Amino acid sequence: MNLLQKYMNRDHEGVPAGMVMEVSGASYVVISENGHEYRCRTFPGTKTENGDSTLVAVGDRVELKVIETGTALHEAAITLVLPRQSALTRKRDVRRNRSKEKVQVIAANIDQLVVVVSAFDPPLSTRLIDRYLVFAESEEMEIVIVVNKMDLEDSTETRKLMKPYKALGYRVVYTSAEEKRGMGLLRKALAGKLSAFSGHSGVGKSTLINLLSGQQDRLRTGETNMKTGKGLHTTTNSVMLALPKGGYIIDTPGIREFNLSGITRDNLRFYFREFLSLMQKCSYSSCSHTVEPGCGIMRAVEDGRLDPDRFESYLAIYESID
Ligand SMILES: Nc1nc2c(ncn2[C@@H]2O[C@H](COP(=O)(O)OP(=O)(O)OP(=O)(O)O)[C@@H](O)[C@H]2O)c(=O)[nH]1
Ligand SMILES: [Mg+2]
Ligand SMILES: [Zn+2]
Repeated sequence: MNLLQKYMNRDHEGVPAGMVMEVSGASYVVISENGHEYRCRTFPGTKTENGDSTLVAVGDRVELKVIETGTALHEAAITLVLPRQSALTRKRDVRRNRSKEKVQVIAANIDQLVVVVSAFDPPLSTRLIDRYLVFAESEEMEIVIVVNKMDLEDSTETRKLMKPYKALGYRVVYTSAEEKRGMGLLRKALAGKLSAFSGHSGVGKSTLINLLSGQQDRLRTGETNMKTGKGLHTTTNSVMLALPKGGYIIDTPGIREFNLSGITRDNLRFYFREFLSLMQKCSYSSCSHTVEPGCGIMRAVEDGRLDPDRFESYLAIYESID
């Protein structure tokens, strides 16, 4: 339980406290500092130190009031949710948003974000990678890019697509869960940290985590059929698992889109690393790099110093923000 204690950071003065390992509907699994597992609920008196964002997310540290310890399953009420050090969040889709909550917390108190894409089926999406990178840069969060299903696509082609990311200093790990390749490097990137896996549905997040946890059938994995959409969204709630050699991983449900929260048309440009030096050459200090004459960014795209695909992502995200 050493790592668990590392992630608990307050003296609770005898009040039982723990970390949320699983969220399913209104029910939560919390592991206490002394290793007991509690089935928990919140109640109208549950307090939070995180304002009006998601009340409880996987990774949250909470204080408990124990209700039942007689049976094998311990029950408790969550009395207090402690402040989050970090969080993977996204803006809710307003068209399908029935709750009042504008920003959804997917995972809390994570040390690093692991964005998982697949080389093929579903096709590799650099647009999605760029969105996650913007998020990580804006939150100053560590990020690892995992390209899974390397058995399904020409390796040289895939590596070529990923080259700009390596050039920018981002960590890229190639895996095949099917052929158990790249797992050593992935384990190394995760060791001793609390990481959240996120990405499109069907890329193999749960399959990878099963392999990493050493429990083959711990998480349900799904067949994907991109044409019919059947079998999509196999994982429906976030779960945290311990790694055999230390560290934790949070598996999260696949997402359709990653709607950025906290990003504006004004601050977006600062979260594309390679823009920072190039935009010093823009004629206007407030250049948005979309239409202005004398734009250093557009000039760099034209003469091949800036990857056109990254610039396309910038424009796409810029357009999607109002
Ligand atoms: N060929 C191949 N198939 C893989 C690989 N990894 C996972 N799969 C398959 O891809 C499908 C989807 O895997 P999941 O692990 O359920 O994907 P997921 O990302 O957890 O999906 P959601 O839970 O819906 O977000 C399953 O049929 C897996 O067997 C891989 O490296 N190569
Ligand atoms: Mg899954
Ligand atoms: Zn410009």
